[in-house]
Amino acid sequence: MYSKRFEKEAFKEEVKNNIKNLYRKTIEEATGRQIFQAVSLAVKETIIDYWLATQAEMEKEDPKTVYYMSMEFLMGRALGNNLINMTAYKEVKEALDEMGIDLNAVEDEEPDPALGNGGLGRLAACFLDSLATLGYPAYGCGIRYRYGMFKQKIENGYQVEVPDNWLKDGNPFEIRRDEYAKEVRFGGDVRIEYDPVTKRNNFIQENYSSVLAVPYDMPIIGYGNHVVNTLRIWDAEAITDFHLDAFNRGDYRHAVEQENLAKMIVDVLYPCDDHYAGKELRLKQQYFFISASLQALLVRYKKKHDDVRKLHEKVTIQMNDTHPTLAVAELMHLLIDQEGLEWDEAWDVTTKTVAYTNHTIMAEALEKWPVDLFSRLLPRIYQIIQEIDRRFIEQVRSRYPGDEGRVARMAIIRDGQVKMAHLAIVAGYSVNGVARLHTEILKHEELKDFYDMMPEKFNNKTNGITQRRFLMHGNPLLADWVTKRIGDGWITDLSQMSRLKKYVDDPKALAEFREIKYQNKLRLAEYIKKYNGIEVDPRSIFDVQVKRLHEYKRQFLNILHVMYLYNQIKDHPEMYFYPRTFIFGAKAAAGYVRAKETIKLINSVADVINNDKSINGKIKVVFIEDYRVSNAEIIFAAADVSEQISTASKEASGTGNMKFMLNGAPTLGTMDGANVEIVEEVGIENAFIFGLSSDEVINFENNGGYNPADIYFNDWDIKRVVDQLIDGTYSNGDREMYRDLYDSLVNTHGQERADRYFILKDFRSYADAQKRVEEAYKDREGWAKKALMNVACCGKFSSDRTIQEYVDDIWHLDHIKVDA
Ligand code: 73E
Repeated sequence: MYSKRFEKEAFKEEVKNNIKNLYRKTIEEATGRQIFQAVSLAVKETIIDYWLATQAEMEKEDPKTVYYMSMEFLMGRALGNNLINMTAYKEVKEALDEMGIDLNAVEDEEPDPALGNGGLGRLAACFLDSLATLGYPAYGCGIRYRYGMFKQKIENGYQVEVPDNWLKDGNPFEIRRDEYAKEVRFGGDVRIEYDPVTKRNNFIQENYSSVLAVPYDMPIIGYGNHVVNTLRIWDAEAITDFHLDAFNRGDYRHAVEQENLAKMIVDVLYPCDDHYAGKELRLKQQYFFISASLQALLVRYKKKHDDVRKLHEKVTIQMNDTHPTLAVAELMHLLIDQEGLEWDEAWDVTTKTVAYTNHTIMAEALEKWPVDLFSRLLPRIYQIIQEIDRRFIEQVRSRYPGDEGRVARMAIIRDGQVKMAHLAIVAGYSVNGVARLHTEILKHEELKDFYDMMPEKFNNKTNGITQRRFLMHGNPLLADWVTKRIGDGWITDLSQMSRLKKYVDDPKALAEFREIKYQNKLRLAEYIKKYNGIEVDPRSIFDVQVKRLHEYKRQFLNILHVMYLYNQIKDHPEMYFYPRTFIFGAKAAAGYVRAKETIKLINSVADVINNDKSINGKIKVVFIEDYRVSNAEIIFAAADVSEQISTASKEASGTGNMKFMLNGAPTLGTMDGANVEIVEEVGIENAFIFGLSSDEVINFENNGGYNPADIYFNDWDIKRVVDQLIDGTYSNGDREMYRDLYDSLVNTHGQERADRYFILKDFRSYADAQKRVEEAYKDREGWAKKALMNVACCGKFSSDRTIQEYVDDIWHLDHIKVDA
């Protein structure tokens, strides 16, 4: 593979041999899963050679390396993506065809590794792809959860969560690295001991529990450049007798406790997106992978360097949100307690090494750990944070004398809580938001005090996505068409897509482009038929909203609008209406009641409308079960309209919006997150924008909200739709089923503000925008132009661009080159 000529016969032989040796079977007898394993292992052979070559290069050149610390890596399936990046997809497909094996079916046998919730975890995965493709040395560091994101089943319209045992049959691409295992300690006490020789206090942790962190490495393959980086995810095991110190040996109760701790720690991914759960186990997970990763990183650094005071010259650590912020204190701990640095020296290194990315301004997502829990679980780490806080507050006081209000707002430890974002900002040498608007809101609202004091740290890095997975793999028809028209440079330089602009006035090109979308819609229609049992018309408008379910993302607004359209069609059967298929896909956090009610509502509305023969199929509503990376690829490719309708100011960036754009679906959205930049690139005439601006939303919020009753009592269409939540229309006469959703719009129960997310406020403007979509779609060629313009203008949204900006402005990494 790669530039070595692909040896088709040898590859086929290898697959046969693998099946024979692993399963004592012939190809004909093997199950789909077994064939997947056999093919993957054959592919892995080649990967390993390049992995070794990359390693050797790193050994030789000693380049500066980024360690991307993240609680989540939403990788999706590896086989197809690896083949794409090895530039071997088509050859392998052909080889397997000759053996009577369908590569697509083999790919479908792979469990979808879902070690992430949504955008944040998928961003980490896209970043790893781009880092390897651009030839930058990088490690992803995370947790090897036994159970990833739950599988979603819909039963009677309700979400049911099913455990995702993704490792059941083993993961063919990973390699266990026992030799790099590290001990991680929790709890106990810290004894301070004066050392008369060094004249320093030593801090000794005692009576702790510990677990053994064992790394598993997964290859991250660059596109066509032979670079193979590493995603290192940590498993936890009980410390065996061998590792215990004499003091603890023979302590049975302690041994059992440690065994349980190890089992628990990596058991499951917390399924909360944009939400802080505040669970002790989550803090343990965070410390577990941070401590193991930093210990390993220091060992690796010290193999070549004897002065840890220069760590930042070879190492940079990016913290993906605040979840890995313990890295600040753990690095201080290792540098002081293990490497013998003085506080000031350790602080100097740490603050030149760690950087922080903020992904949300949602108050409920901010991590604040109770001091008692924190200090009990991580006594030495807590001491260090206290000292960081003490010194920082001194600085604030000297900079702003007498301004105790500011001190209170900025402190790291305050009101019995440890504020992780404050720690990350104080220690980080860079603080970035993930879209221009988001960064501006951070600077001027949420993090204003910090921006005032240290403006030089703040910068923006607008998110991006990898075109290798989301076009080349997910939409091969369009990918081939683009290549036919402009060559294949776009695969590693998405800005070249702008060359497609010359085809917007070429009727033949537009016709081909439209036909591809139609074929992709057929593929999705088949998927929907197979998994939902619903027939949808591929000629209808595919209007899609797929993302995590959250109130601020406003799936509720979307479905209320569907209810409104349905009323209109029922009232005016003669009215012209372009057939529309509303497609939803979304997982709700298991404990997020209102999000789950919204899923039930969508399914109830689907039931009523899809079964109403009188509307002649003008509207169909589909809720796609278990939205995940693998079916996302099929969905993006088939979309006509991309719904990005969050309340302005709430969605930090969004990345689904970019995947739709790449696949030629215009945005129907608010001026929020990266939508702003999408509109800037594509032109407002090629998008459908509506709703309050972020300034307007923030203004309302600062003045106690707005009064939804003014709308509810004055707009009869809206009142009718809202009342249908509690009149039994969508609940077989049950008036209570959607009472909470109704109340959330119009009733102020207790402290909650009615319509916190401005759904009624934006409703008319949304309905108007939807009307404009319909009008525009009727002009088939005009629509195709808009869609093609979206593809042609998506260049900015490649994660290759994002990563290059991180490298230029923050990380300053060295390039690596691996010869074939
Ligand atoms: O706007 C998205 C953004 O595109 C944002 O909501 C998401 O991150 C994406 C990538 O930058 C995000 N996820 C979380 N916070 N922001 C989060 C918070 C806690 C747990 C899990 C995820």
